[in-house]
Amino acid sequence: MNSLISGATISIAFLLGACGSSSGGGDSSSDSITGLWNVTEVDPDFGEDIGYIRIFTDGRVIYYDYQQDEYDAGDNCYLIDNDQTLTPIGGNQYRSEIAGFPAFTQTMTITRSGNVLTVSYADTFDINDNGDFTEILNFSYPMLTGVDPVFNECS
Ligand SMILES: [Ca+2]
Ligand SMILES: [Ca+2]
Repeated sequence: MNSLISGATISIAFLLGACGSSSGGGDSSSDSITGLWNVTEVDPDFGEDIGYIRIFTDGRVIYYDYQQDEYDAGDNCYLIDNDQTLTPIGGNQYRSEIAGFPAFTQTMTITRSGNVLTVSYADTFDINDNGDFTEILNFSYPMLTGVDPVFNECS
């Protein structure tokens, strides 16, 4: 497998996940979006895909994709991917870039409300495959608290 492509796919899977959920506007605080977030989701065809992201103050995003779940059906370890960066461009807007894949650069609205991170963006690539390239997708990710996870990287 081409690891670069694989890594990009992982990144895209994170912020371009297919399992959107509608969420209301709600209150957005000015809290930082940095932290460790649980991005586990359930794919309707392939089952639960356990994963976490850590967002750093400098905009780096590290994605930890657990492999021994229904979706990945792999070993008891994590694929660790750091190709994505988020650059603030004003307000709650961020430019998402994936190293080596400029075509996937896009603007995302990311807000934190308490211990929930909400990510929304236009479905420019129709990742949910419903033929609508202009709809806005919304995702909510809970903060991972109370644990100090050790992400053992797959060798
Ligand atoms: Ca996974
Ligand atoms: Ca769509």
